[in-house]
Amino acid sequence: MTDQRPGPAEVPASPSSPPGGGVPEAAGVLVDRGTLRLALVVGGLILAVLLGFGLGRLNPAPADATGRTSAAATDHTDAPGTGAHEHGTGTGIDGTTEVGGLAVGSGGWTLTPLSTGLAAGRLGEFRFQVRDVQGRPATRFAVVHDKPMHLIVVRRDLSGYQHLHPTMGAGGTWSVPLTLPQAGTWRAYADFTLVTDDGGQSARTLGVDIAVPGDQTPRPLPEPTRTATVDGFTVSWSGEPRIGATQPLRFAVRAGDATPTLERYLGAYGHLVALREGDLGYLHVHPEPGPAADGVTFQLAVPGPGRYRLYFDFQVAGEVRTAEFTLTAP
Ligand SMILES: [Cu+2]
Repeated sequence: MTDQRPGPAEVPASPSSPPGGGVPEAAGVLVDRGTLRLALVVGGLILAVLLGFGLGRLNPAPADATGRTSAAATDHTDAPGTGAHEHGTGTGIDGTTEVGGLAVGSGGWTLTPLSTGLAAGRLGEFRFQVRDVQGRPATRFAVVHDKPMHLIVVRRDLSGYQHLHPTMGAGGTWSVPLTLPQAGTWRAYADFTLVTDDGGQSARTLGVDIAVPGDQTPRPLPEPTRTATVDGFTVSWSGEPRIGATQPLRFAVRAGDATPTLERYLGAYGHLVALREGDLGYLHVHPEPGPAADGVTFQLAVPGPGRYRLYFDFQVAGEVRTAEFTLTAP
């Protein structure tokens, strides 16, 4: 889900995709988009240089190796709610290491919860809309990773992770049954891609807090590990995460001495969510198509020093489980 630019196979609206051959129609779109993006990058750099001179101070280089300065100059140059976004496409200068989910609103769109009064340990319902600046709920969502809406819920101490798929009713109201087992403040992330009026797509991850009354004891973040067990499955990950650079992380699942068959889940052979301790920033993660004999691979860019919680969803025999890991960087 955090791969926020859907591939052609994930967008059912695409009328044709020639198998194995050329890409006559799509090629035009891709070239246009690439050209536009290049223009935005160049324009942004020129603007940044001009501004630098205008202010009488030299600011020639990106602030760090992640290219954040350049990304800031090119990000969100499109008007609210229009055009395709390039968040997290994994190519360096485009905001790969920016986190999402820190705001209830972005680019003119606001995550608006409608249900209140969730009680600890009781089944309730979480309902929400994604509203435009006029307060009108969005109703056109692209299917990304098999679903038009991904909802991640976690308590602010990074415990209690849930990955849910709400359904949309008439008028753009999303709803999903939800039980929050403990009191405390929970964070809900809506991860979605809007289909805009001009036919473009706009990927967003918006976040909002949910208060559950009652006493709570925050859980300390578990120590960093590379192996976790869940329901008799042993999951381990390998790879060398780096700050400001995209690196592969490979997850392998074992059941005793056997290697269970991973089933497709959300268009891939596993799903990974990564959250940052401290602000619960939501990292961009890109699955690789797989499957591979030695596990499921994701591309992850760690935005900075700190601790992160990784949630790896995998499906075996029709059941989805989540293995959790703490990652410390560097
Ligand atoms: Cu999902």
